[in-house]
Amino acid sequence: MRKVALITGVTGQDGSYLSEFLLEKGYDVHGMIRRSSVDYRERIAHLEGRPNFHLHYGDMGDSMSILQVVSKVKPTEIYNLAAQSHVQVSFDSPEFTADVDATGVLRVLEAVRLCGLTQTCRIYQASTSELYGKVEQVPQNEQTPFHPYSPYAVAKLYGFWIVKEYREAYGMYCCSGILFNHESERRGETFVTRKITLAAARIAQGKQDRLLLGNLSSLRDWGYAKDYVECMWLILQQDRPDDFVIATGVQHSVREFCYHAFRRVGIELEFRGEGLDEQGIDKATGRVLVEVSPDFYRPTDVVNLWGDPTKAREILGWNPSRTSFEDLVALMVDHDMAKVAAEGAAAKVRTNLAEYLEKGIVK
Ligand code: NAP
Ligand code: F7E
Repeated sequence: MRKVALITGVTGQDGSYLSEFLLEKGYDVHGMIRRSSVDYRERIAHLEGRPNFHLHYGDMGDSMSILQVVSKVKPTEIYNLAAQSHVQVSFDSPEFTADVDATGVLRVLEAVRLCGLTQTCRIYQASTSELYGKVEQVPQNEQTPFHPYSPYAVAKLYGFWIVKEYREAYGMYCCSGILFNHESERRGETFVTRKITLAAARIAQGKQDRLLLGNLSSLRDWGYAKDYVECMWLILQQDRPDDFVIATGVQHSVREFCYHAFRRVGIELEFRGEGLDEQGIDKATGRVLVEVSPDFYRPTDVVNLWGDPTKAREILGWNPSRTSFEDLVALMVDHDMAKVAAEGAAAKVRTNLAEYLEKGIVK
């Protein structure tokens, strides 16, 4: 049987791991990319040139380009990962976020219908734990009511429901994975985990003075992205389409993530103070290394995400405990220690980015 996957968002963290996973399984993998004035294909550079890996230009805001790609590729599986995925940025660009993250999903579904592929193409939609938002139940499972709490989450809620609607209205095999936060050494540098691991590495190597963060008490269920892409595939291999929560079932705060990341580079942090006055202090030297800035607070913040992966474990046979929280922090920090050490001449440029991050210019 032909195994042809189309991945939107192929240049992203998940798109790159999923490409590797599907190539390994013998798929022809097609990725949709958009034009950029700078090279942003770092995460998939090692895959380019492989005979079964193909790239096509397209944009989630442009139905015609999506239609063209779908009609050319005739995929048997579509993984719709493309999104404006940064929650804080969604407050600055709410309309763009809605267009890409909500209407974009509709464009993909309609492209499949217009190409006459409803019976042959399965669709995975990248839904999110942000749908639970201002949580109404802890931990969250497939029955927990949604209460989106950002423009990003509201857009993703549309994506979730339109996928469900097309499943019921047209009998399409389309599903949502409700994925909780998943991180990796390929995570974007302005998500909190990667911002922390890079800062810990730079501070340890004398290339950054301090780290500015927002809400340290926010709680997340953090898993490893490489483990999570397997679920995306498993969800599309079931006899009937369904939606699944994917999470580790373990919860930690941003403060704890910070503590473990700095400990990995040999710095024992002690947190003192509260709210905006809280500081992370190097116990050995008394230096203030972590401070809180209102720049990184959100107009509405989701503060208590904790997933219940029982259904995924029982039906998909997926192991949510493959990578522990401590292992995740360690692998990200070790990667960033090596990256920062190798930066050499480029270090100053990278430090400038860190400074921008610190000043809240890039969130
Ligand atoms: P990511 O690293 O931010 O990647 C997003 C991808 O979407 C990139 O390839 C990006 O392309 C692409 N994209 C953005 N706007 C586009 C547009 N207008 N047209 C075409 N492509 C566009 O995100 P990720 O962490 O891999 O997440 C993958 C998906 O899962 C996203 O839908 C995200 O919302 C969702 N999700 C993520 C998590 C998580 O914790 N990582 C959890 C739940 C759900 P460029 O490289 O050109 O920017
Ligand atoms: O924030 C707090 C922040 O930006 C996590 C996306 O992949 O996962 C991701 O969304 C928490 C929030 O991820 C900073 O307020 C504190 O409470 O790393 P984040 P996110 O918002 O959870 C979900 C599941 C997705 O679907 C999204 O696509 O950390 N926080 N200080 C901070 N966050 C950031 N970014 N920067 C800080 O300085």
